[in-house]
Amino acid sequence: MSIQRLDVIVTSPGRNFVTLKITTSDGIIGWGDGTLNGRELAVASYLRDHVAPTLVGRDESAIEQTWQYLYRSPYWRRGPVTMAAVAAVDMALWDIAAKKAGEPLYKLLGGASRTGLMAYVHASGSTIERLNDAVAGYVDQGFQAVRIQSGVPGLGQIYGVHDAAPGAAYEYEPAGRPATDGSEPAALRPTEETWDTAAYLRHLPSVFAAVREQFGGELRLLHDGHHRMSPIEAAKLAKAIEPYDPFWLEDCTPGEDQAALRLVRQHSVTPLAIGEVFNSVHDYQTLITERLIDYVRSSTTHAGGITGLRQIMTFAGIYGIRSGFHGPTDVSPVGMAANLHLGLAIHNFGIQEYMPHSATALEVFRTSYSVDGGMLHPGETPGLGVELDEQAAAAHEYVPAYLPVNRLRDGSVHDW
Ligand code: KDG
Ligand code: MG
Repeated sequence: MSIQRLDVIVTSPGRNFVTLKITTSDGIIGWGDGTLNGRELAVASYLRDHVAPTLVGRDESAIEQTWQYLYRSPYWRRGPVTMAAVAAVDMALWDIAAKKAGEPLYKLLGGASRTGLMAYVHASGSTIERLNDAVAGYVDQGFQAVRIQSGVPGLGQIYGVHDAAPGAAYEYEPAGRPATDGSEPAALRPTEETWDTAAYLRHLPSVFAAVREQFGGELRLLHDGHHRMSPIEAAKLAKAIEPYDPFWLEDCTPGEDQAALRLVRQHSVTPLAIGEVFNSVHDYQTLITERLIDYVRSSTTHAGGITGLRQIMTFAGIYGIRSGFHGPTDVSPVGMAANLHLGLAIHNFGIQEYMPHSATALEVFRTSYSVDGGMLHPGETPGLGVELDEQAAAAHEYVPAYLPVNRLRDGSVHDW
């Protein structure tokens, strides 16, 4: 049997997703996620123009060899576009292999190491009071781990903060339609936000204090710094929140500077997580061998699929480092399912980020994973357990959407 067709589907049910459909000569269909927020069409072209023609006629069961072929043969290795494309192929081939075996994918990855995956959800509020209301809502639903993000006095819209209307579900979606300024030729500009690290550093310890005071010591509290601090600023924050026993501080420094976390480690025992913008095991080499992190934040979608992320987790496991896979809404339900199967199978699972997709997205992607009492499970459907409804997908055309640009008060561009 062999790969007969590869189709790339770009659909926008509320947000953009890139999905690869691989069909085998015996009619089995596998799905893979190649969504790269704000750069979707680059991955779609990479798959359509450069990958699909080279895979037709190949043995669909040769998953490792296909991964190595796509990684090594173009000469230009790694990078987010390449590795999202490799991920889409890899997931689709694993989906096919598990469907052929008639088993949920985790059984082909070694079987379940646990009964379910502890999830963390995003609670946010423009004020501490609103944040605490959001946390209370999740605690009532049985979640045991919550990421807390709060507005900073004096700053407007910032990363991760969005007030849900009372009673409404919180939907995380930072990518927005770029604005046009009426010029000719038309310019499309991402939205802009303003940032002040000193104000944030002054405020955040009081956020942790208030949440701990209201919810006690047991609830796991996480926070995302979104790459905005210098090493010494990050060290200051990690030390300041230590008394509130954070589960982790995520992305405190820019991701590409692995050595930056040495300084943070010298000053604090706050657990550190990083890696959502990484795409290969090499991005983790210093971080893992020097034990500078506690959690790996990559997702299957951005780190070369199940094969790529499994390499990272095997390496991390030798150093006792656990998973905290990226699971925002810009990882499609296909990528989310891949994260869950891998997380259920590996020994060194830690926690799984969970941001529910919108009802519109879930009309296009039919999922069989579940969340119950704060625990996720990929389900027992053969394969990944997610099918894309092509007719429903066709009703949602691609819409240009970009993540915001972040500037310091003096107008200089900062990390978003
Ligand atoms: O596309 C960017 C998002 O995936 C990112 O902002 C989400 O930081 C994020 C998180 O921790 O989920
Ligand atoms: Mg993050």
